Amino acid sequence: MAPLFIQERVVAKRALITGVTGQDGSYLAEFLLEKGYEVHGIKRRASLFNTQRVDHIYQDPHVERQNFVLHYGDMTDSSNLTRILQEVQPDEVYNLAAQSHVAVSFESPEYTADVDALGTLRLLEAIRFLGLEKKTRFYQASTSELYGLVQEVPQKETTPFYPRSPYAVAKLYAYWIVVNYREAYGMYACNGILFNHESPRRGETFVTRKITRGLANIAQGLEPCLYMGNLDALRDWGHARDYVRMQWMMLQQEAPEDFVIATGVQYSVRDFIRWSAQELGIGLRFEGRGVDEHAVVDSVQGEDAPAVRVGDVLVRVDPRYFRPTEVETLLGDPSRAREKLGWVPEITVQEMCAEMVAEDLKAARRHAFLKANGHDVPVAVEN
Ligand code: NDP
Ligand code: GDR
Repeated sequence: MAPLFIQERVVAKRALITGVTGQDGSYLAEFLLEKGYEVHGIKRRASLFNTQRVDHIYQDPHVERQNFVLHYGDMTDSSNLTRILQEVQPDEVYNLAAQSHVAVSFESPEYTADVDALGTLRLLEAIRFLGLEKKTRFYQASTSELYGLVQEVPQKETTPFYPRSPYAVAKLYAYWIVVNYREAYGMYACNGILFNHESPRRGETFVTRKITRGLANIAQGLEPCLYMGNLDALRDWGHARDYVRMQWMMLQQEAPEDFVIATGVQYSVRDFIRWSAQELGIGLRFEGRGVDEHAVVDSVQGEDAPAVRVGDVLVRVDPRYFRPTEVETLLGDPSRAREKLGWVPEITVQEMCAEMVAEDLKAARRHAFLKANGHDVPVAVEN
């Protein structure tokens, strides 16, 4: 696709992404820019820089014909959202902003509801208030967490919901308000019911990234042990890059429709730990049961784990990471997306795991090098 500056401005579609600084927001912004879109994103004010995931596509606001523009904003602030929508007049809105951590939603349930449930309503209302409901297409980041205590295996678009956390309950409201605005006002608004998707840009406290980062740090002698919650949890994991492509595809249909996005394959947290260790040349065996379960090093091969010895305990269970109500198992059926949109995921979970370990190992090596040379930069381990 030709870059924007050699196209007529009128042909470029304009997208607004909430949550542009997050994992999905950053991949989606890249994807849309490549398609020739003018991309606007909402970022939160923070006391430190929080744009690391989009710094590589940042454009100086002083240059002409900027096609990636960041606006300060917050999902809790209606007037701010309305003003940004009025300014941008987007053809497509991707509502990705959320307090997205399930465990944290038990700590901050009211804030989670405000951002994830009412935030969605605020955006939809702003679109309506500005008379954009016939122009602006709306994508809502819905979630497999809606299925919670699963009622059917695998889960598809018609499977009943049973949310199991304040996060999931807030997302349930968002799901239905999107359906309601579609039916009540004829808006092009749809839900992507996405199963877990990960990448090297995944937040450090989600389970896959916690594992790849933690084991890479241990391999380089930066951390002694990784403390985990429920190792039996089963998830259907895909790659964020595949999933943002689908978010865009959903808004290109003639009529709005909700889709499940998943791989159709399920693995345990324990599997993900084992693969990550293997990528580092570490063989692990799991011993004990329940809160006593731990992973012991069986073998070490290659150069990637200089700080690890046979017999070391690398992973222990810590009940502090158990959730008051857990979602034990999720497995999606992406048939509708495949049949109607031709979408199939291109990256396997094992390939994704290898990519994540490789990136985290690079960072851990840099850190270890600095440490070995007297620059002892602390490694953040709170999770
Ligand atoms: P992240 O947690 O990586 O990103 C969330 C984004 O929302 C960040 O940009 C964050 O800003 C922003 N945000 C949080 N609170 C506010 C607020 N009050 N106002 C404005 N922005 C805010 O999530 P992902 O990229 O992984 O997920 C994107 C969306 O998809 C989320 O809605 C998530 O709930 C949903 N989802 C994710 C799945 C997954 O497996 N990744 C699966 C199914 C659904 P900041 O960077 O400043 O924190
Ligand atoms: P999830 O993702 O809750 O599915 O929500 P997360 O990676 O946090 O947990 C997946 C499963 O792993 C278990 N687990 C642990 N989880 C974390 N975070 N830390 C641990 O130490 C740990 N040990 C075991 C969890 O209990 C859980 O069963 C993600 C988010 O991106 C949501 O925003 C999104 O909607 C859903 O995926 C689909």
